[in-house]
Amino acid sequence: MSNSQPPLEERFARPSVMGVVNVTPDSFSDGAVHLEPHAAIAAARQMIDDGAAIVDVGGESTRPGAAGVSAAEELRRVLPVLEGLHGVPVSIDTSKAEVARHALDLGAELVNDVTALRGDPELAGVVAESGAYLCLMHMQGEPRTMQADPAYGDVAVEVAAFLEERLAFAVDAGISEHRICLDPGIGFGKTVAQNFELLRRLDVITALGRPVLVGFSRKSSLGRILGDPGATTGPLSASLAAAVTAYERGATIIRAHDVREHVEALKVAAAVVG
Ligand code: HH2
Repeated sequence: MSNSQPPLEERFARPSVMGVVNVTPDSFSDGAVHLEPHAAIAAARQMIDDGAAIVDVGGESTRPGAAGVSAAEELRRVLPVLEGLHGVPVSIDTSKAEVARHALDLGAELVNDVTALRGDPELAGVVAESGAYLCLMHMQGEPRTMQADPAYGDVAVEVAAFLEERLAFAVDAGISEHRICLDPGIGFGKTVAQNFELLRRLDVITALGRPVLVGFSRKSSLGRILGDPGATTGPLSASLAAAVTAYERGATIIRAHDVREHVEALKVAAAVVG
């Protein structure tokens, strides 16, 4: 990765779709589906054929209640997939410097860190040195406990303040602001109402001046708003509605499992929004 890469907003035109490839046994909606490297590689290539701008490869589930995995285990899961995706636009979904370093060496162009550089003190340096793009996501608490009792005064204002602080931290660490996007972290320490309020008030996040990534795909809040209080996931129809609404309210990148459907829905929305 070189420093002549274009700013993130040029590399990812609005709307862009980030396809999700979880190489995990326990992700909340596609756990074990892509655990076998060949299956993950084929799924990722199909996502690019279907119009994804990039595929997000992750070896650690962050679903509510998930326990962490070691860097060695994360690498064991993702390395064969990254090797098989040579030449494909890849994002690495990790909080660990060691995992990011290997992924960047294998050509990954974006580091997607759900801890916003709070998880591993070495990750900021790895990103700065590589010149990779970076996604900083908001999370209250940690995956094991984050849904226990999420509490905010004003959720949009607090999430924006957090992202502003993490953006400043990243820039201080030598990462160019033009390489960074921000993510409100749908489902990460938020109630159903708070997740929907964050979408409704996405302008508070876009006002920070950086492109915004939103990942609402299949999340349990969608199933819950449809009437199932015990839902752990949400249907495609609801994911598409959330994606289109997020885009209409200013999101640049939509992180989604069902790429073809999201690309189609967002094409129609873009024709309307202009
Ligand atoms: N959501 C998940 C994982 N990574 N990264 C960003 N930037 N934004 C998100 O909303 C986001 C994310 C959780 O979804 P998924 O990858 O499908 O599940 P799991 O964490 O269980 O693997």
